[in-house]
Amino acid sequence: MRAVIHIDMDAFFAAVEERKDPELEGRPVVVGADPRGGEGRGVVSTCNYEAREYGISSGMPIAEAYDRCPDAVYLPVDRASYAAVSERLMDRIRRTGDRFEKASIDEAYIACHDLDGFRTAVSTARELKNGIQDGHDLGCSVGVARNKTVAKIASDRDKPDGFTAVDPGTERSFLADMAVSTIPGVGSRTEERLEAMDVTTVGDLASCPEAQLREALGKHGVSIHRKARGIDPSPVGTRSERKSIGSETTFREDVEGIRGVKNFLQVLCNEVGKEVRERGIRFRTVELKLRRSDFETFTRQKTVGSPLRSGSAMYDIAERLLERFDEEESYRLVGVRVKNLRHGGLRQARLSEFVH
Ligand code: TTP
Ligand code: MG
Repeated sequence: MRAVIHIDMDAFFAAVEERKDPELEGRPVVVGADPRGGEGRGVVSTCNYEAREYGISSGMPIAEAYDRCPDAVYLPVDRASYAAVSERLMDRIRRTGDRFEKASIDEAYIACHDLDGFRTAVSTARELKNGIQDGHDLGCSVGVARNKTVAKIASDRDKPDGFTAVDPGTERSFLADMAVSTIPGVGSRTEERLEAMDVTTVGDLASCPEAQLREALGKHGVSIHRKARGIDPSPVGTRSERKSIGSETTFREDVEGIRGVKNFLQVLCNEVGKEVRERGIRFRTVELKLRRSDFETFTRQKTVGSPLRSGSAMYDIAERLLERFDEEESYRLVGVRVKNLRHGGLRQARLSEFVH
């Protein structure tokens, strides 16, 4: 069985601004367009919870926010700094689970196998939340459940600084009294159509016959019906990024001398190089492993200053490491592994990176 943890940062852009400038503490802070004394165009990106007391919210015209609270601190959007903070948070979150999915700049899912029971996942989630608070000085809200939909709804339940775990088997009762619009995928149009069918709560939706929903809303009706019953089999994104990639081989017969090992090493570097390329990864450390016939095993590694990406660069380093070993010995295994990885697969590569 798996457990899913959903993390959503509280008032994210505003929280990063507050962390930069402690003088903001306790004051309403609005991040967005310039209000220009009430004449500004554009909208509010977000605001802290103090500003929400005035009825200000994301997407509101900045002039309206100004009307509601001219004394708030108005700050422009500093997207680069939020993105940098987000990257560090995502690294932290990614390390906690078996699988990881970034859902937006301030929101992610992780899946944990809970072989030791759901409670283990709940304490993992609690530690993560505390770690983000203590280590990054930022608040977040966390939901833990059997699946993504319920975990997301749970994290939103008690914002800010919320922590909600939905025990397995209680999903339906947890959702029952909530408005149908709580279900991801139920927008205002669907909400209206459901209301016309007297379906206003998630509980109403869950007990509505599936055939009726299919007739009214097609496939979408079936999908939201399942979610309303606390069912969501969708997987959490990709596997957590790996710390190292490598391969090794035990020779069919022991190989005399390091010269004979080189051919095997070449093949391994090609193989690992291919995987590195396919994943868009770069590496700075190459580790060579050798096992002698008497089973004594050695590893040697070298770290270079700028990241590499090819199997041939890997081989060049590994070959030099190999030369530190005794030519007279016989060996039974060779392995190569790259570490200190940069996962830049989805990032736009700079032109200079293609030019060698
Ligand atoms: P959200 O997580 O929706 O909002 P939030 O983190 O500010 O507040 P909370 O989660 O506590 O309710 O969005 C994350 C960031 O995305 C938010 O800080 C600013 C940005 N954003 C916009 O720029 N425009 C928008 O309309 C929304 C909703 C968010
Ligand atoms: Mg948020």
